Amino acid sequence: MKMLVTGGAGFIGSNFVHHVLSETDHSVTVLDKLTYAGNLASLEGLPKDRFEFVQGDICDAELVDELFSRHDAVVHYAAESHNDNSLDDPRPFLDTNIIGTYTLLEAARKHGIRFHHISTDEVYGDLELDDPERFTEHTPYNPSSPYSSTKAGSDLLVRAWVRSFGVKATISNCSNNYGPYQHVEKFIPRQITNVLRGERPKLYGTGENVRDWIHADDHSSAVLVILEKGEIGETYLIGADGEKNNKDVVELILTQLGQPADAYDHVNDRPGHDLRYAIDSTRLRTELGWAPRYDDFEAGLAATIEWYRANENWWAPQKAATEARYKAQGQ
Ligand code: NAD
Ligand code: TDX
Repeated sequence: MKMLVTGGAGFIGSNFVHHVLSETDHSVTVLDKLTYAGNLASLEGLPKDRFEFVQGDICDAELVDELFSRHDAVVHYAAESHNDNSLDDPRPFLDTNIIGTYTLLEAARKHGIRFHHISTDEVYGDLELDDPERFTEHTPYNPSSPYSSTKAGSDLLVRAWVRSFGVKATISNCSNNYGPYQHVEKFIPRQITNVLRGERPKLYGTGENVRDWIHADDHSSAVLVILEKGEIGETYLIGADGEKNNKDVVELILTQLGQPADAYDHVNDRPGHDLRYAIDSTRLRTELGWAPRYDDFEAGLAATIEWYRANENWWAPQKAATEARYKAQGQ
């Protein structure tokens, strides 16, 4: 299969490209604009005969048309992905997440190409800490931030293009990913690299907020299964039963790096901060037979810490500018 991967120079997209090229015979073309979040260094060492990189914008209809004419399937990761940035300046989120997805869908419609849309559990809003229910494919949409509302909008566009125009699309909504190649603006890499630099981790608000962590490699294996066996027009939730509150995660990072567990700072909370996400991935597991490989968060976190320790050259160029932005926001 000739696969086009949008956003393949970002965190989850690059993990997916490595996964596909090592686990299958497919060839991969990455289409990526290389925004501040894209990094070509995340795509080093891939087999040259099965991998191509194209720098470009998913809103560029002419480029997208040409690429769709010579691929069998598209996996759409490209997005503006960071909630804090969406609170500061929502516009790029509308351009890429809404108009970009629309541009890809129009090309998928014209070329009849298989389309998989990558989305997030944040489209469902948040849960109370003691709510026994978790998100399922039937939970109503209720996004909180400019980021999650544009992702919700993009999901609805995909559904409309399936129903109105017969586009052969599937959607997956995944929980919070961790692993190598994640930008230092995000929670886990920010705290790891702070400690590695001799700075203190920064916890928003009380730190009671819960995220449902999954290793990026498990996200990749789930997407491959959906591409191979998923039913057109359907949505699958991806999660690995990894609920943890932020305070516990910060304490684990500090402990694993040999620091006192309380050596962190509380900083300004995120406006509109979602309290808890939790995914019920029964459908994916029972209908498509998927299971995560990383079932031990502490071991996965330790491996991720080792990756950041060994790859300072990868993250150091972004660290100072990222922290300067946070400092200006009191975070
Ligand atoms: P990221 O910010 O690390 O990477 C996004 C990539 O998209 C970057 O390489 C960037 O250069 C590229 N890009 C941005 N705008 C573009 C445009 N207009 N044209 C072409 N390329 C463009 O994001 P991520 O964390 O890897 O997330 C990838 C996808 O997975 C997103 O759709 C996100 O909503 C979804 N998702 C993320 C998580 C998570 O925990 N990070 C969880 C569930 C779903
Ligand atoms: O310094 C920090 N301190 C802190 O306490 C940062 C950066 C974050 N946080 C908190 C906010 C969240 O409760 O940690 C949690 C995780 O924050 P992020 O890494 O910004 O992720 P989140 O907002 O949960 O969204 C992520 O998961 C869903 C991705 O960025 C999204 O792209 C994805 O859709």
